[in-house]
Amino acid sequence: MRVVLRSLSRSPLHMIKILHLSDIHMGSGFSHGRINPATGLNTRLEDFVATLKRCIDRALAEPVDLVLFGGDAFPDATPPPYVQQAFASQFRRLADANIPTVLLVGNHDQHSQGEGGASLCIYRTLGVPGFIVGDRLETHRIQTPSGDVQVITLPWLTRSTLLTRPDTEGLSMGEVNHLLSDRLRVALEGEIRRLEPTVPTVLLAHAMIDTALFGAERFLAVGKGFTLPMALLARPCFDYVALGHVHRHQVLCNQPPIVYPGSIERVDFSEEQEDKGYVLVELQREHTQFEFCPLPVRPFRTIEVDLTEAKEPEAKLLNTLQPELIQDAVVRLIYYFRADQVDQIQPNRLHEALATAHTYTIQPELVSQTARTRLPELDVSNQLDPLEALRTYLTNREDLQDIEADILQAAQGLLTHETVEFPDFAKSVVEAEPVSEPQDTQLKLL
Ligand SMILES: [Mn+2]
Repeated sequence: MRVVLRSLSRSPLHMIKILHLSDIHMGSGFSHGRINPATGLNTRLEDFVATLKRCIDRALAEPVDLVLFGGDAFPDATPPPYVQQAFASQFRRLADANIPTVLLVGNHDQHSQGEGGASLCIYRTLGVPGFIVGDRLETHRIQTPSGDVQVITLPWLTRSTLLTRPDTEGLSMGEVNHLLSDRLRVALEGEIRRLEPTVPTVLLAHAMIDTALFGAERFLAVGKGFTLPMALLARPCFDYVALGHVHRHQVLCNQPPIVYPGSIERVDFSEEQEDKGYVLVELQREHTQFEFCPLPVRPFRTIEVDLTEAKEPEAKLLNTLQPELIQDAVVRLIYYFRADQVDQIQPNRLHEALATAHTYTIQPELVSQTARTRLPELDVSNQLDPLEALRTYLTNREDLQDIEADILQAAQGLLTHETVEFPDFAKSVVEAEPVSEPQDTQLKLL
């Protein structure tokens, strides 16, 4: 009976179990950790290692037939040896268990000089059994206990991968993208033609797909290097498209499944709201199933409080710092206060309230009161002609005194030449005061 089952599983409909993870970025985000006195290591490195260990534990416990890593192992191509070692000691467990593994090269793994992924190519150089480094567009036929599988590796593409300098001379970024897409389409077509049609196939790519979303449902792709058109991936010859690069888990397509597992740990505050995890795949010709498996990673919490209207600012602030929000989290406290409230907030009290956090930063933002005040003379109930409104506004802006006469003159010129909607314009000048907006720059981390 056992023999019969085994031969069935090797038929053209055989199922291959895969663990797909991506964007490990081991060694990044140290500013959100502290030194563990017991080990001398940054606690964020320890977090990343513990999380990677959970992924590998699962791969071994299943056990899966294949592990696919979607790229970006480290923050750059030359990680310090102790970080490389932490990464290697986890992946080594797969080699020991004879689980074939594909390590794809992401943009962070590429050395700025020369070809190939400097940080991952060592695995090929060492000839680690069952390990494949995907640093070029190539098809790998991999034997697993459940049958053969084809994996096309598509590492991060730069314009120098498929184009020469004369090819791109004088072209805009959009035109270069277009040319790169064309070249890639041809090269990929060549790989696809050589596929064995009955063997399940995965495309493993580190790329920005043009329909990928980020954070608050904004399109990510705009103006950030090469983006891969979705149409290139959504093809019946692929039974699963395993992606890396975007840190937010998302499923771009169900037939075939096109999936970003996202990063395994939060790299910074831009990932505060995102679930982290990996994907378990049951790969089968035209019938692939997959499941996102969340990882219990350290929470990041931004706590933002406006104290400018508070009668007891410190009490309000401390009240917001609930222990369950703080405990073991990476906390970023931002509070807005008025200059006259400075003495009412004791820093020691804040430090006490935040003591159970893993780490924390406090960002007090002084709200300038002149910036918030509306000029009573410019209230909507007062009918002023546009020039009068501008003059009133300018008399309240000491910083613009030097150019007051010029502004008025320019305004007068505009009024006599144009039918500008001047009252609106004047209002928007009044309202266009600087408002501080704390923000993380997000794209740099991909
Ligand atoms: Mn990347």
